[in-house]
Order: sequence, then structure tokens, then C-alpha cells
Amino acid sequence: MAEHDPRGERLDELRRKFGREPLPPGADQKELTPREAQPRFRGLESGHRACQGCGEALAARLVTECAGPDVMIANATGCLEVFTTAWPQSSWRVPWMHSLFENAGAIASGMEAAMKAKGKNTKVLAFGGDGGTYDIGFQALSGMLERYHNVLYVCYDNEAYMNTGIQRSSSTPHAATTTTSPAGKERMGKRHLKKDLLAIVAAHHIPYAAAASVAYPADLQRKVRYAMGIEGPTFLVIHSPCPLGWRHDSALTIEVARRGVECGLFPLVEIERGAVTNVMPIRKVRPVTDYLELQGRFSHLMTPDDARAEEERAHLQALADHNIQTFGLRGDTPDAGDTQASSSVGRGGHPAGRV
Ligand SMILES: Cc1ncc(C[n+]2csc(CCOP(=O)(O)OP(=O)(O)O)c2C)c(N)n1
Ligand code: SF4
Repeated sequence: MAEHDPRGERLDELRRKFGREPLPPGADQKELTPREAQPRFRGLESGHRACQGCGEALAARLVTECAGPDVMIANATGCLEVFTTAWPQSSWRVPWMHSLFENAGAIASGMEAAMKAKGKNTKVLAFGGDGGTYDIGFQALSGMLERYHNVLYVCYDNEAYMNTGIQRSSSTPHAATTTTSPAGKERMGKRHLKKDLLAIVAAHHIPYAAAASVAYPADLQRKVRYAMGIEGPTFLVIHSPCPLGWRHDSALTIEVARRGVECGLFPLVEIERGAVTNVMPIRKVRPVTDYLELQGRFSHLMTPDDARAEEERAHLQALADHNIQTFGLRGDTPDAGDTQASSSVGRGGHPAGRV
């Protein structure tokens, strides 16, 4: 590539910034792999120990890719922490701190206060699973939000305590089977509703709280970038399938996540200072059975001629319908070129526009 080529200079600048050698003089862009030709920050390296098809690993990579490199992370224990930091190795390329199950929010608050005292702009992120966020770290999270720390908290929601053997959490959906809510003669899996954490978080009057899914990476990264630009507490919950705990083929992670959104069970909404300002419309609403049928954790709901299974399916369908109704998810756009989940989706509803 000629030295005066501005694309080459930009590429060299990016490579230097992310700790890579500048291209040798005369190198041609054709020689680059697609990833090299579009250099991005990799906050989470490959080579970690996540299961094949782990939604959480993918989600964390997507988040750090567009949040980094000037970030620090406080990570609650859980799969994400365990599969990335088997001593003495680490997959993280940013400053990263282990926290207890219960206090990622408190650790992140301290990190942010320290950065402030040092006069640095490094953004602090806090990561936790649903067990560490919906349940055990909830108190520290609430305190962090209420004290208005400048932290982006990301909850990787795989809907159970996966790292310790698939125990139910308050995020586990109704009727899913887990090791502590087993489906059997007595019960059809979990008997309680998934906690609406987004609404609870939004009730802290924070500037921004949103739901995202690994099935929609452009949308997910747009939300991360938007949150990163906000001074104050922000929150993102990411629907992250777990092939082990959800008992689906590891090649189907994205398909499962997509169906979760398309049936209405996991609505992708954005809430600013308590008001819903944006939703991802569903172009073609699927029945919840399309989502359930791919996952072993719901297999007890799919037996034919079983009145109990039918009742549970109807119940889950009613929950999805309720979301679709409440958030107005049934999408309809006048833009014929619109594709669901692309960054260019004409979402409307928010006067300030989007990044
Ligand atoms: C106070 C406390 N209770 C229990 C544990 C054991 N423990 C470690 S990770 C984990 C499950 C984590 O679940 P979640 O936060 O949903 O993350 P996932 O592994 O599903 O990603 C549990 C119960 C602990 N470390 N500390
Ligand atoms: S158990 Fe689930 S969340 Fe944990 S690494 Fe495996 S796929 Fe990921």
C-alpha cells in the first residue's frame, strides 16, 4: 500500500493504537484478512474456556469490542469470570478485576471513584450474570445506580446460575426446567415469573437502561456505544443463550436468541429516565412454540395431548402477547429497505436521534 494512501495511514494508526505492528511498507490491503482490514479493538481474546456456542462469550466480546480500549471491568463471579481467567492466564486485554458474586456494583463504584480522584476518564464497566445481577448482587447494583456512579453495568442473562450447575434464578422463565426447578410429575418446571429487572433498574431514574440480544449484534453495539457516551449510570441486559443450560445445539445459539426476540418473550426496549424511548419492532411475530421447541429446558412443554403442557404453553404465549401489546412491538415500517436489527432500522420515537 502506498505510503500516502490515507486508508493505509489510518490502518497503521489503528494497529499501533491496539498494540499491533504497523503494516510493512508496500503491504497491500488485499493481503489482509477481513478482520485486519477492519481493525477493531478486541477486549476479550479467543482461547478462553467457554463452551462451544456460549452466548455470554459472544456478548462480552461484542460489548468490549466497541466499549474499549479505555475501560476497566469489575466482573462478578459466574461463567464469564471463570472461563476467561483460569490462573495464570487471562483472556482480557483491558484492566479487569474479579469481584464477589454479590458486589460487582460496589467494586465498580469504587473503581469509578478512584478514576475520578485521579482525574482520568477511563470508563468503568461492571459485568455479571443473571444470578449475580437479578439476585445476589442486586443490592450493590441498586446502590451504584442510586448514587449515580458513571458506570455501565452489563448483565449477561442466560436465565440461570450456569456456572454452578444450572440452578434457577429469578430470571429463569416460567416453566423452564433447571436442577432446582425440575420438571416432573409434581411440577412443570419453574413456578414463578421472570423478574422484570429492566423496569426495576429504570425505576432508579437512571439516564439509560436497555435490553439487547446476541442475535442482533449491530443493535447491541449501538446500545453499548450510546451508553458509553453517557455520563452517569447505565444498564444493559443481554439475552445470552447457554447451550448447556438451555439444552440446545451449540450451533443454534443465534437462532434461539433470535426466536426469543421474535416471539416477544425477550423484548428489546430502551428506557431513558424511566420512559420507554425505543423498541425494536418485530416484523414477523412468531408463536412462542417456535422458541420453545429448540430447547431441552422446555421439552416437557412440547409433549402432544398433554393438558398441563398445553396450559403452560398458553401461559408463555400470553406473557409474550402481553409484551408485544405493552411495548407496541408489532413492527411496521414504511421503509421497504429496512432490515430487522440493522443499525439503520428506522426506529422512531426518540427526538434526540441515535449514535
Ligand atoms: C455468595 C455466593 N454464593 C454462591 C457462590 C457460588 N457461585 C459462583 S458462580 C455461581 C453462579 C453464577 O450464576 P450467574 O450469575 O447467573 O452467572 P452464569 O454462571 O450463569 O454466567 C454461584 C452460585 C458464590 N461464589 N458466592
Ligand atoms: S455453561 Fe453456558 S454460560 Fe457457561 S460457558 Fe457454558 S455455554 Fe457459556
